[in-house]
Amino acid sequence: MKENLNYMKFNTKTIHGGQHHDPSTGAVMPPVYQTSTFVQTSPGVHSGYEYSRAANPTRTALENALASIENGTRGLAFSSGLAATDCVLKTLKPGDEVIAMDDLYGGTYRMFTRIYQDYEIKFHFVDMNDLEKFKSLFTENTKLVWVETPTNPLMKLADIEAIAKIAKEKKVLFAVDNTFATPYLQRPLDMGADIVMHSATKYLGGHSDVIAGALIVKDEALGEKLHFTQFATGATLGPQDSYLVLRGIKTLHLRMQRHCENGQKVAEYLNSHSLVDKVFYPGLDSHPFYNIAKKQMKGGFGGMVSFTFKSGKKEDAIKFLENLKVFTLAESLGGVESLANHPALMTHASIPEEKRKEIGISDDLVRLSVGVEDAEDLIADLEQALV
Ligand code: P1T
Repeated sequence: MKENLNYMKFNTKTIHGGQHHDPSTGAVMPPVYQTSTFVQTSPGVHSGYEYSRAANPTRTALENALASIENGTRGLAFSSGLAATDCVLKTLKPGDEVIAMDDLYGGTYRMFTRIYQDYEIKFHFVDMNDLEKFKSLFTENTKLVWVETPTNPLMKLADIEAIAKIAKEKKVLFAVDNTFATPYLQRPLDMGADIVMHSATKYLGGHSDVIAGALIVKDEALGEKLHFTQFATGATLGPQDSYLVLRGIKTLHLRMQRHCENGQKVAEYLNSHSLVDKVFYPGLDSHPFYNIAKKQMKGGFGGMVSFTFKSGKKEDAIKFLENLKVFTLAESLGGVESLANHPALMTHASIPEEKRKEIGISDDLVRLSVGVEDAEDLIADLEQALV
């Protein structure tokens, strides 16, 4: 059995964190325990595993890896990113209030406003960079602060430490969707957040072949409460998918390094293009949140780049997306291959048009998930598509 290597540095943890060789066979990689149930030698007497909704050894291996790379004590793996978010929301009661970032993945916004609002949970959406406005929204019913940073798709940033301090003073749980940054770039639990959430479909899985979600916490009692909610409501990740995400995590640091290099190059290229208006990328010194990015993102700024056209025309965005050859026009992000997306028509179509306009998701906005191909090929593809 391997000793616990959680004291090691990040790159080592992506490979070894929370892992041990399979105790029954010595298999170096955790077997895919494709079983729903486990033998009991007498009623209630078992190996620690009884039914795979409660726990499955392949999922446990992934959950231990998740806890390790985010510096938490407990990881939970879900059947999707939204299932992970849903688990947090299910801990609330009617009358509770949530303060959330005003730019969020469309599906998160849809869940908040079209599912949980009907359960009488009240949501306040605010630009978290206006800390005074943020503070003014707290009431005695506020139970949760929810932030994405960088946000999807406008790449806004929120100062995790500053928000954590306020949330702590107010004794309110603070959750960070860390999907875009990943723990390679930023570890919110170390900055005072209570919960980290991931769409593990994205960079953690890394190969666009699985839908998965994750929650990671430091506080053990909170971990137990979330595990109970997950167990009691059922949105767990299956063993095969757990294996795929675990396999992805082992190369997270290598992939992120290249995503960051390519993201920076693509952002700089677009920034100097005559047809391009605004480029949204935290690694450009013209980005309004560059200083926060430098403070809380370590080792680069990620692979997500959004931009608009000087013409402001939706048709130009569509023509560009149709022209692409190396970038694939598809929803999702964070895989090794480069993807392109039109938020208003695709990933954020569930946000009402008026609200989209208000927060800046215009019809000429394009979002790129810059992959790990050769940057020269990616830039040549953008060049031939931007006509
Ligand atoms: O798709 P799912 O695994 O359920 O994760 C939802 C989710 C949560 N948070 C963020 C920041 C996300 O980007 C997503 C999913 N996003 C896309 C599918 C997309 O193309 O933006």
